[in-house]
Amino acid sequence: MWFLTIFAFLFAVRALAQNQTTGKLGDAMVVMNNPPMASYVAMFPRNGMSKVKGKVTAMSGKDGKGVNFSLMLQGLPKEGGPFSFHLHDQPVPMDGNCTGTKAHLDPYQRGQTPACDMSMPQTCEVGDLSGKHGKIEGTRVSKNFMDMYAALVPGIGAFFGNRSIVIHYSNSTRLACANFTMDMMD
Ligand SMILES: *[C@@H]1O[C@H](CO)[C@@H](O)[C@H](O)[C@H]1NC(C)=O
Ligand SMILES: *[C@@H]1O[C@H](CO)[C@@H](O)[C@H](O)[C@H]1NC(C)=O
Ligand SMILES: *[C@@H]1O[C@H](CO)[C@@H](O)[C@H](O)[C@H]1NC(C)=O
Ligand SMILES: *[C@@H]1O[C@H](CO)[C@@H](O)[C@H](O)[C@H]1NC(C)=O
Ligand SMILES: *[C@@H]1O[C@H](CO)[C@@H](O)[C@H](O)[C@H]1NC(C)=O
Ligand SMILES: *[C@@H]1O[C@H](CO)[C@@H](O)[C@H](O)[C@H]1NC(C)=O
Ligand SMILES: [Cu+2]
Repeated sequence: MWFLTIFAFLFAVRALAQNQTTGKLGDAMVVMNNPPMASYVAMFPRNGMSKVKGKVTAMSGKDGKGVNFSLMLQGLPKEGGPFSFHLHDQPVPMDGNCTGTKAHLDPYQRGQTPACDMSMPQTCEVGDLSGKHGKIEGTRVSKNFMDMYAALVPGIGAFFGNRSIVIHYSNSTRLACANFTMDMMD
């Protein structure tokens, strides 16, 4: 009997290992050198293309370790959630069409499948914020988390200060998007 248990256990470990999806370029690296006090903001103005209003701020963590994200959003639709959200590779085109933001920020070339395993965030796409930190639900959202793999230090692939954030319906249709820009407020 005991060997069956061990067999099942080894099988499970193997299945887990097979699903551990590291990028072609390896696991994402923890970013330790974000510029102290660096702060970026993505503003969602309510407009013709989207009713979502609010902002996402991204600040260097303590001693430059990781990035502190803060989502403060309202006007999310009553239907079609929970909503996923990602850092996307390209900025939002001038016309506001979220399709133009292209794919997720994925500097380690992992791809989207299988889905991100929250317990191994280093194996997820850097841009897959909701995969690593949970989707958002409800029409008003206030959410705060640290991400250790996204970067506010320019010059590396994980830098997102010149890119965008996109919010999706649960069916993955793009619901709203906004450019990050340097936050000059403080
Ligand atoms: C691994 O992925 C397969 C499908 O590709 C899925 O059926 C299985 O549940 C996954 N295993 C784990 C441990 O996530
Ligand atoms: C992140 O920033 C918020 C303020 O926007 C603060 O309340 C929170 O404590 C910070 N989190 C960490 C882990 O530093
Ligand atoms: C996705 O869901 C939203 C909200 O329910 C809906 O408006 C949209 O048409 C759906 N898109 C697709 C491709 O089904
Ligand atoms: C987003 O930023 C890019 C690059 O700076 C700019 O060309 C574009 O017009 C901006 N998009 C919006 C909607 O402001
Ligand atoms: C957004 O851009 C995509 C691809 O360029 C295009 O197919 C789509 O029609 C555009 N949507 C709007 C509302 O202009
Ligand atoms: C954003 O900055 C990174 C690193 O500095 C660079 O590699 C990337 O090409 C830039 N992306 C855009 C859309 O400008
Ligand atoms: Cu996305």
